[in-house]
Amino acid sequence: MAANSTSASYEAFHQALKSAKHIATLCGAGLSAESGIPTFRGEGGWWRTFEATELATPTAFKKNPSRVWEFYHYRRELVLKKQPNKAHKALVDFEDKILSQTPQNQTFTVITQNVDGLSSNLKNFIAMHGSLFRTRCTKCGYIEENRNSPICEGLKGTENSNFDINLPIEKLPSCTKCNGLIRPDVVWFNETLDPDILNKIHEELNRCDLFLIIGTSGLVYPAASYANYVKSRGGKLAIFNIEDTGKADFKFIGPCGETLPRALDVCEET
Ligand code: BV8
Ligand code: ZN
Repeated sequence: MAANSTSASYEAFHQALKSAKHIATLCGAGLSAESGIPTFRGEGGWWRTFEATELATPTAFKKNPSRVWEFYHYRRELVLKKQPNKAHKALVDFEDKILSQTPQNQTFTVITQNVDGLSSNLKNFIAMHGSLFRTRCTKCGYIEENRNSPICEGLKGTENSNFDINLPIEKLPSCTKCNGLIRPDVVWFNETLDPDILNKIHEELNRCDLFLIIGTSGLVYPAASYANYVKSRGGKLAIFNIEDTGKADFKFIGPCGETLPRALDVCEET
């Protein structure tokens, strides 16, 4: 029977947290919502007249690379103005707590679907869908970090426009090595994930005994299959969401910027 977010359930969760050996999380767009970054399926999931899922595909990029780059430029510029919120900080503080244990008898791994980089100050995290601030050359494959604002002159100021600017390829972001067209180094729909990342994730899921599902609608695969997998191996599930997204041993319904610090017992001294 899942507890709801009463103080008893926080107490029960604290016990489960103490006795767990391998704690892992799956984070989604809801983790960054309180930083002011729209989620995919909330009202923010639209950009101009398109759904995010229509633009995050190789077909969309092939058909209209300018529109897809305008979409990612818009998201880069938005995220560059945002800060991690209390939920991001709770994950970092909890990781510090685990890493300072002597002897270290627990592990903590953050698996995130988010590409906003707001969890990058964690020491042990897996960004399974890539990063808005990494690019990959479509010609030579060269990958590099890129937080330039704007990423290229042609896209400057388009983040405020409601209409396509149809930049020609030569005005789109280009490779510093071969001048070829570069793309965001993210996993688009219908693209396979990096096998090394998938292996790392499966190693964690195979030993995880407490799985925190934070701010995700659980609709995108393969991430959507992880909670059931952990449960099938006898692991416990805890959901942190503003809506009830499924079965779990613990449910903390509310903004994760409030529920997570309390559940991980890393509340800021007020
Ligand atoms: C693949 C990067 C092999 C790009 C993203 C099996 C069945 C059906 C379909 C498939 C399947 N296997 C594969 C597929 C196809 C597809 C898929 O899953 N489609 C879905 C839509 C049905 N998957 C793939 O293509 C994957 N590749 O499996 O390769 C393959 C290939 C072809 C065919 C078969 C197999 C690759 C998927 C990766 C896509 N890339 N991101 C970019 O970001 O631009 S996914 C993207 O959407 C995000 O990264 C994120 O993962 C996802 C959004 O999900 P959420 O994070 O959950 O966000 P959402 O808005 O939905 O929910 C937010 C939640 O937060 C809500 O629940 C809300 O209530 C909550 N919330 C809001 N505020 C708060 C809050 N919670 C707490 N506090 C708050 N304050
Ligand atoms: Zn190149």
